[in-house]
Order: sequence, then C-alpha cells, then structure tokens
Amino acid sequence: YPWQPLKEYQEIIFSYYKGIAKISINRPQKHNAFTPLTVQEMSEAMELARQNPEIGVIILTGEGGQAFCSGGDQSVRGHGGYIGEDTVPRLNVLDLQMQIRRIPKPVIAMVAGWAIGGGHVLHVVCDLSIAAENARFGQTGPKVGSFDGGFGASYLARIVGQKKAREIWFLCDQYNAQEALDMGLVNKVVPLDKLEETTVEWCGKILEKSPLALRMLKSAFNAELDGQAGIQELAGNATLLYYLSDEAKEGKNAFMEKRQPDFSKYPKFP
Ligand code: 2NE
Repeated sequence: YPWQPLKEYQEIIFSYYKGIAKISINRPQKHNAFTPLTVQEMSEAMELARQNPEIGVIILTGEGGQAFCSGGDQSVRGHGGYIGEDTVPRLNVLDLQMQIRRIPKPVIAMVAGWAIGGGHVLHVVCDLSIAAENARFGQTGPKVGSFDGGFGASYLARIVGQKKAREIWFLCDQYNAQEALDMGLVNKVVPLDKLEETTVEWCGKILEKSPLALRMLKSAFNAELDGQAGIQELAGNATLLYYLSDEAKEGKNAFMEKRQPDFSKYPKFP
C-alpha cells in the first residue's frame, strides 16, 4: 500500500493511507521493544491521529514481520522505570494504554511475531487484534521482575476469563496464533503475507460505518468496565450529541442574547 509519511520520528513510523493511520514501532533489532522515547513518539502520533479529521481508524504494529512488540526495553530499565536521555525513570506506556482506550476511533493491533510482556498488553488494549500465523503471545513479567496489574491483568481477564488470565501471568508460557484465537484474545488469524491486506480490508469496512455510532459504541464498551472514568467518557459523547441539537443551542443562544431560554417547543419524550 502507498503509505504516506505523516511525520518523521526516530523510533516509530507514522503513516497514512485512505483514512487509516499506521503507527509502527521501528526497532526490529530488539523485537520492537519500547524505550521512553518510543512511547513518547507513539503517544504524540496517537494524539495527531485523534485530532486529524481525515483519520477514522488507527493500526498499531511493529516493523520487520518478526515482532509486534516485546515490551519495555530491558537494557534501559533502571531504578524505578525505563530511562531515556533525560535520565528520568518512566512507565509512560501506561499513559499510552489509556490513550488507546480513550481515542474515539477504533484501534487495530496488527500482530506479526512476538507480542510479549508490555507489548502483549498493548495489543490487549487495542479494540481489535489481527494476527499473522507466526504471532506468539505471552506475558513475561514475573520472569523478568515486572508486572502490569492494570489493564494487563483486569482487562485481559475480561477477555480470556479469570483462569486463563492467571495462567498467562503465573506460568509466563507463550501461545501461538491459533491458541490466541481459541481463547478470544485475537479476532482473526491470517497468513503473514495477508496480514496487512486483511487489516486494511477491516479498516475499510470500519471506515464505511457511521463515525458517531462507532464513537458511542467504543465509549459504551469502555463504560461498562471503567467505572466513573468510563461513564465520563460515554457521558462526554452524550453531551457532544446534545450540543448538536437545537434544544441545547437555544440555551446557549438565550444566554448570549441576554434573554430567558424558551424550551417550550422541545418534546418531552415519553
Ligand atoms: C520475545 C522473545 C521471547 C524472543 O526470543 P528470541 O529468542 O526469538 O529472540 P532474542 O534473541 O531473545 O531477541 C532478539 C534481540 O532482541 C533483544 C534481545 O536481547 C536480542 O538482542 P541481541 O542479543 O541480538 O543483541 N530483545 C528482545 N526483547 C527485548 C526487550 N524487551 N528488551 C531489550 N532487548 C530485547 C525474547 O526476546 C524475550 O523474552 N524478550 C523479552 C520480553 C520481556 O520480558 N519484555 C519485558 C516485559 S516487562 C514490560 O514490558 C513492562 C511491564 O511489565 C510493565 C510496565 C511496562 C513494561
């Protein structure tokens, strides 16, 4: 596909094609392990994708065909987090997870090869996951002295069930694409050479749909699980819809015109 670069980065590739933004980790020599800079760049790209009205769906992936992402780069893990050039320890991938969850556009993980550790959690928080036959999934935290007790535990358990999620974390085994499909961890498995084609096809189907309906649905799925924060997201969308109505505009117009609002003509639905 003729992906057009949207912005140059050091550790990711950010590109565009027909309404789709693709954010791809570009550290294949480390199986696309992320540093604080990788995450910072992904986070900026995600925000740009959110703000761009041409973009309706986002693909998250990794370069090279051998890995989606192998989690935090252990070679820069220091005292209290992953350390970048500013010498500050960070776990900024947790903020990226929230961003993926909150962006009101579908995010699809396109997984070839390893989705491991914090890289596995990244695909878990995406709305959909499409896997190549060479995909391998798993958590490694308890093996390497780490864990993700947030979405990495609780949302994973919502997806695969409590027993399976505990197995995944307690044993740190690896699962192939078919096993991932069987446990509902991914939506589809395709040959590696069909991965991008299938993902772009799915994006195309999504792009044909009503963006507001998709936005409402994403926040509704989140609301069930995310407590007050989830309700806030869904309610924000209700406010957006209300602001589009003449009834809401009457309130604002009356204020601006320094008169009493007249809501009498608006229906009191049963
Ligand atoms: C992914 C896996 C199983 C692949 O194994 P294999 O044998 O196919 O490849 P290999 O040789 O291990 O990896 C290729 C190169 O990539 C580096 C390796 O060190 C190796 O480099 P060289 O020896 O060729 O120089 N590499 C791979 N993953 C890396 C990583 N995460 N950090 C730094 N370098 C990495 C195997 O590579 C593996 O098990 N990787 C580690 C997975 C892991 O434990 N990730 C961190 C989990 S913790 C986390 O992500 C996290 C969290 O729990 C909470 C908050 C934030 C982050």
